[in-house]
Parts: sequence; C-alpha cells; structure tokens
Amino acid sequence: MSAAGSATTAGRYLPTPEDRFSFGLWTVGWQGRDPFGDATRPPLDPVETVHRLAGLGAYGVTFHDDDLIPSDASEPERDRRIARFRAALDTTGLVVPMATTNLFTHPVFKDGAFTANDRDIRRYALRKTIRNIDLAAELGARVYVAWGGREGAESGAAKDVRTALDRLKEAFDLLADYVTAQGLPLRFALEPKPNEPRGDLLLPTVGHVLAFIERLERPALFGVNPEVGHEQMAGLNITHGVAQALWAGRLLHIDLNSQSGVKYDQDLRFGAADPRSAFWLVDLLESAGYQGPRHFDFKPPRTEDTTGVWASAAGCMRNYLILKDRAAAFRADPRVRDALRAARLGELAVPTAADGLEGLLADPSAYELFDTEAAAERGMAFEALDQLALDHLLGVG
Ligand code: 3MF
Ligand code: MG
Ligand code: MG
Repeated sequence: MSAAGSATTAGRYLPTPEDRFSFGLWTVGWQGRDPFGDATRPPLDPVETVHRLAGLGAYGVTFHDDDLIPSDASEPERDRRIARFRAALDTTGLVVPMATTNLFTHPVFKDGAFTANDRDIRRYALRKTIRNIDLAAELGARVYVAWGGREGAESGAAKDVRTALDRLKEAFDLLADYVTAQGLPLRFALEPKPNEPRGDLLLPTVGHVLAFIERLERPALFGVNPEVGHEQMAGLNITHGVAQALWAGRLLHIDLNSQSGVKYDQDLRFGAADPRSAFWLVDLLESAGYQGPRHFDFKPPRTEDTTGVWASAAGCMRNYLILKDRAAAFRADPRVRDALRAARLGELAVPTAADGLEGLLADPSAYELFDTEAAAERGMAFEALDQLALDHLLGVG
C-alpha cells in the first residue's frame, strides 16, 4: 500500500508500519563470523536496532532468547536488559510479533536439542524454550518460531530418525500443553531447513513440516514458518511450498531472504539474487491476503560496515514494495486477464466432477467420445502469459 500510496517518485517504495515488515535482532546484528573468518563488525546493541528499524519504517523486531540476554546473564542483568529493550519498544512503537529460542549455538546442543540422544539435554532444551515463551508472551508475541537448529545427523546410525521424531512430537506436545495451561495466545510456527548446520536436518521442507503437524496432539496450535532460501537449498520452489502452507491453513509466519541456487545458506537480502522467484512469492502473499508479518531473516554480507548493514535492511523492504507494485500491475493489466483466460486458469477453478462419480462414469464425452488427439493439440499459451509477467517484473509492462 505504501508504495502505491506514495505520489512522488522519490517517496515511492518507502516502508511504513502498515507494511508489517519485521527483522530479527540476529539479522542486522550478525557480526560476519563464518566458518572461515572472524567477525568483521562490532556487536550491535538491541536498543539501537529497535531505533534504527523504526527509523527505516519497520513495524516489528524479533529475537532468540540469547540475542537479547546472554545465556550466562544473572537475574538482575536479565531484568535490566529486558527493561531497556521494552523501553525502546515503547518509545518507538515497534512491536514484537514473534520470538524464538536459540537451541544451536551453545556446545551443549551439538547433537540437537529436542532430539539430542542425551535425555538431560532434551529436558534442558524444553525448559530453556518455556522460559523464553513466557518472555515472548509478556512482550506481546503471537507466534513462537521453532527452527530445529541441530536436530539431525551426519551419519546413518547416529540418529534413529523414527525415534527422534517421537521425541520431537513429545517436545511440541509438551510446549502446546504449556501454552494451553497458561492460557497464552501463542501459536507455534515450525521452520523447515534441509541441511546446515547438520549434514541432514529433521523436518527438511515445508511438506515434511505439514505432515508432521498432523501427528501432533494439538495441531490447531501449529503452523509453518517457511524460509525462502531453505526451500531453495533443497532445489524446491518456495512459492509452491508457501502456497501449500496457505492451502493447509498453516502459514503463520514467513522468513524472507534470497538465495542463488542450491548451495550454502546464503541469507541474502530479499530479492537480491532471485527477483523472479521473489516476484511470484510477493504476488502470492499479497493476492492470498496473508496477514502475518513480512519477516526478514537475512544476513548483510560480512563485506559491509554498519552503514552497509542498514542499506541492506532497507533494500529488503524496498525490494518487497517494488515487487508488490509490479505484481499488482501485472494482475491489473487487461492483457494479463486475457492471457490468463487463454491459459484457462478459470477452468482449473471449475470442479472436475461436480456431477459426482456417477455422473462422471455415465458421461460418454468424458471417455468414450473424448477426442484425445484434438485435446492434445490445444496449446496452453503459457509463454505469452509468462512474458507479460517478465515485462512487468522488468518494469516495461
Ligand atoms: C537458520 C535460520 C534461523 C531461524 C531462527 C528462528 C538463525 O537458517 O533461518 O535463524 O530462522 O532460528 O526464527
Ligand atoms: Mg536461515
Ligand atoms: Mg529463518
């Protein structure tokens, strides 16, 4: 809305809180430490992040427990940090739509958390999560994200996957019991990822998460948090994954970023490497009426100084708004409407057998008289339709 609503070219694509953009503290706060090199940037104070994000037009900020409070902090230190953060939220009006747990950085989680072979580590992971659920609810979050972190394995015998899934179900059933017993207005969004940091992770894709949720005791409290790059790391189409999550009524949250193909988790700024895929994703989110946060889970590359970090964050939002504008223009173009008709999208929306099984079996035109040759000859006209999309994406629609 803000893009289209802005009259001047200079003022276009400037985000406002109505756009519902949010960022994790760990995203802009990433210091650039990677497996091959040390940090290239100083730590960022969460209070400064809140002020900067508000200044850029974001509406929300999210965090892992350890992003806000170091895991070894004393109780008074913990309270002091929470109070400072809360004060920054109050001053800026930024909200906390989501929070999550860090179950992967500390060495204790080297074999995972809810599915670690060591039982005492599994119990600790649950208590750590419950502690942060309380804080998330206090700060007004409605979604609690759970990314598995190190739930997985590098070798076959190291993890009995079926038993590990039993433990994962046990963990989420307990967490759902907890929020229900406490009357907390939180739902869980499980975040799939195929690999990294483990060789193979449990719940690798959106589809795996959707199937897993059906096995939980309180499925109504669960949904998916798909991440653009995670699906792409598995060679999958993120827009198709998100569409299936929407179809299942389980898109509770989304992690937006960018990835160029099947390789390490790049976490580039949204739209940077895959604008065509990002175009279709924005088109889907906007046309489906997705109401949740547009959350960026990206990493400003370690080449950037602090100025570059905020340029990268601003770029995520700008790209979303540009693509939203382009997608809206595509959908409004009368040539596109004609092309959609020629490609028979309307026909896909017609039930195949509203006449029922009996009607289908009694209909000779469905089989006995059906002219397969003539039907096979009909072109689908998808190329003309797709060229119109590309024209709009490239700004020449
Ligand atoms: C890892 C991720 C995570 C999750 C986060 C929960 C560190 O690839 O995407 O970010 O998103 O732990 O939201
Ligand atoms: Mg990620
Ligand atoms: Mg993520």
